[in-house]
Amino acid sequence: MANGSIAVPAEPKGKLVDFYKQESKHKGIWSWLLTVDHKRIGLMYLLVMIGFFLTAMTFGFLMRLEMLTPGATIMKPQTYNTLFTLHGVIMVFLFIIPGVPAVFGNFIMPIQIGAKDVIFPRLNLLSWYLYIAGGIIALISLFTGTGAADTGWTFYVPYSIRTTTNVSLTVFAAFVLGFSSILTGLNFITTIHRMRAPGMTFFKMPLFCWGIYGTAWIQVLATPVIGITLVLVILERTLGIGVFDPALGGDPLLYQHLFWIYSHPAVYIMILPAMGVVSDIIATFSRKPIFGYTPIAMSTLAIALVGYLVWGHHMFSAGTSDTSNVIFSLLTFLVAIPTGVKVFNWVASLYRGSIEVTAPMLYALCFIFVFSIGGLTGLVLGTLNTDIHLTDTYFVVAHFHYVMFGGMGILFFASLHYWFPKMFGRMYNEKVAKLACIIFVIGFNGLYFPMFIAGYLGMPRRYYDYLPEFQVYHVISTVGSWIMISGILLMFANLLRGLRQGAVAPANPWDSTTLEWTVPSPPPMENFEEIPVVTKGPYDREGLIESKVKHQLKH
Ligand code: HEM
Ligand SMILES: [Cu+2]
Repeated sequence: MANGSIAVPAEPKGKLVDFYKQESKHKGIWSWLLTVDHKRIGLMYLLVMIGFFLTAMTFGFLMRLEMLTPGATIMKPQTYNTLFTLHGVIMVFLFIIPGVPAVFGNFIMPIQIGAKDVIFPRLNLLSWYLYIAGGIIALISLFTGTGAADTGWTFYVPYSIRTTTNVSLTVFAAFVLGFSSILTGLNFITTIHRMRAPGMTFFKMPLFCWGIYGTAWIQVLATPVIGITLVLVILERTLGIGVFDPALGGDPLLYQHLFWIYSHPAVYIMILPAMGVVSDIIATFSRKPIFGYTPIAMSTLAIALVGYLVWGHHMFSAGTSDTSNVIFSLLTFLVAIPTGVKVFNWVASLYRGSIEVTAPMLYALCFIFVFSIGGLTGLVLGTLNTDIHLTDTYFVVAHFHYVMFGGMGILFFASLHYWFPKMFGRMYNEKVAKLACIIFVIGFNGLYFPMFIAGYLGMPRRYYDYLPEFQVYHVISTVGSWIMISGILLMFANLLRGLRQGAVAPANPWDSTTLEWTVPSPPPMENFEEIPVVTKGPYDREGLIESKVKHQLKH
């Protein structure tokens, strides 16, 4: 860890009490459950989310065990179908989509723009409750009705209309979660527009805030579409309204259109804030301003925009017209441009920087490597003729794990390591953190890379059984899952240990330049003693926080 910081952290001045200790009207657990403080709400999301992640990880682990041998290994086919549905639903709707915005967007973003809180703190708490309600409804759906949903997380019709399993309740859970997402998006957009500190222009915002901003727009504009679609599935199941069911004159393709109009942009909900985190981490640990700040910020908006226009690439083999296929294929390639701009700028930022490979930096570097594999194989799938061969095979499973888990998942871990000192006021063991990262990445590639090959050779996805010729890939993959999960457990154990016994963290342990590092670790209630006046760019290292903490007479 570097010392001799250029930053001038505002030392706690006695009267500032950190937000953990701050007295409030409510005591004990109620001071959390009824809090409107953005930091506490962020931590409550974190706690619950880690629980969901570990649960879904266990389901993934069990699925991989089942795939160790052809035929039955440890479970029945119906159990497998339920497991991959739950695994997908939890990972997508409860972890990957809300992950970075709900936890780090909440905790960090307001401090980064020099605000005391988000603009609608109560709405923020309501979003948390909706998230919990959605999670609980999903859990109830497991134990009620005629068995847990077995449709896969995509709930494709007509199967989702015909199956007798508890689809309606699971779908309703996703509907409630959607509201949480919309309200959070609304809150963040308004906060970024209205709450920035004096001098904090849009182009002085850290790139993490740009990521949150781009995502918030997608949350607000795209999520209602999936909300309505899911309600239609419920109505179709209960009243047989005949929107999707061909037997009643409905159109199953319409479902796929509506589903992917949301779910493709949702991929960018996941990745944009994560891409912002990488930018912040790279700027910090290369010790130089990020290369191409404006192009990175603009490419965020470009991705958010173009992301709306590519949903048809999920339907190349579903019977859409040739013209539409060609257009969607072409548009899909366009997304590669702003993404390439980002990767190029990150690499250029590293060039001739004085790079320090700390744990968060190691995670960020692994992200660039793994995410590039995910992104590039996406182009293979975006090409019409190769997609016809690869669609619905393990190649797709490999691709989306590389993008979602290798992209947003790894960056969730990176963020956790980067902001851990700020959030908890303690350090963790760096060496163990790096070791965990290395084990994780080795296991990750062991788990998912063979799936590219198996898929290419024709192994279909969502299958419980397979031909013996595929076994070798499944065995490597399952062993990979054991290695990867060991890495993850070591990582959490190390953080937990840091939480209990780690050294006390200074205000700015990494020599970072953004505003959250000017306040004590952990920050006080309302973050700043005085709202800062910002005069420098976010990654300006010279005379760093000359965005001096001046007193601002606002009224
Ligand atoms: C933690 C270890 C993980 C393991 C061992 C694992 C393993 C698996 C397996 C075996 C499948 C079933 C493949 C198939 O038959 O189609 C699957 C599906 C899936 N996984 Fe994971 N996975 C893990 C983490 C994740 C993460 C972090 C995410 C979210 C980013 C994720 C998202 C999904 C999705 C969306 C599906 C598709 C479910 C469906 O077909 O309905 N997984 N995973
Ligand atoms: Cu897509």
